[in-house]
Amino acid sequence: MKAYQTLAPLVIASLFACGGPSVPTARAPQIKAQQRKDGTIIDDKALCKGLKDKNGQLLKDTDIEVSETAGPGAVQPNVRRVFRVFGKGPLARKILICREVDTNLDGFKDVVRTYDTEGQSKEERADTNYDGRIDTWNLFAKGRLAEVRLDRNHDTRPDEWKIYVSGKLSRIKRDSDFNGEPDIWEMYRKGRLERMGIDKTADRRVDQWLYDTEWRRELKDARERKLKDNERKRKAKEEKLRKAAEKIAAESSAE
Ligand SMILES: [Ca+2]
Ligand SMILES: [Ca+2]
Ligand SMILES: [Ca+2]
Repeated sequence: MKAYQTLAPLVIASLFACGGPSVPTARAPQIKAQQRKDGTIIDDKALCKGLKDKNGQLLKDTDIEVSETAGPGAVQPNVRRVFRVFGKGPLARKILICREVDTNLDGFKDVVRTYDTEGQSKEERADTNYDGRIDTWNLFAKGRLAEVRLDRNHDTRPDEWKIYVSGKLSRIKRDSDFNGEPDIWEMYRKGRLERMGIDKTADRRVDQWLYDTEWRRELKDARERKLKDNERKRKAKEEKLRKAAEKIAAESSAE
């Protein structure tokens, strides 16, 4: 492994030096983190830490196993997987509980996802502008996306909350002046903004509701069409049953 780590930068350098077309898969390392002499990173700002079991107890080093791999374009390992180990010896079972990635290859981890013992996603956190601070939180319920929290002004506090119901966007709360309190509420139906409430006086109460009247009319029309369609189907079914009954009556009187 060490030979590969020392050779890889040379290989990449010579590929770029030959003057031919650039190789899209080989990205030059952009590592900003402090490295040891062998190229390994001293502190990669690990995010898979403080992992707990379902009773909230911190997992010990002996409960877990760690694997480090290098993704496409990475010279140093940039993907870390942490497995929970159940049992011992040949009967031991490993389950992925945390995975973290350095996506921009600067040597610092910037996305982390945790999993429950069923293998379902629990939470994902990301530093999307690579300033070393988490700004995106994706929360899952039974493996499905339930809430997204965003820190738009990068002050470490969320200021936009997106709520999902059955995997679909249901509403958004926004703190538009970044004072820590939401002041805009958006309600969605079928993925489309239906109405928006605005708090203009900072008392956490809506002062004005804005409606998408066209969308409401479309929904109303669609509802009415569906009701009419159901009624038509019901009548057709009744007619069919009535005819069948008539046929049976005619046949029995003929016998
Ligand atoms: Ca990074
Ligand atoms: Ca950030
Ligand atoms: Ca914020």
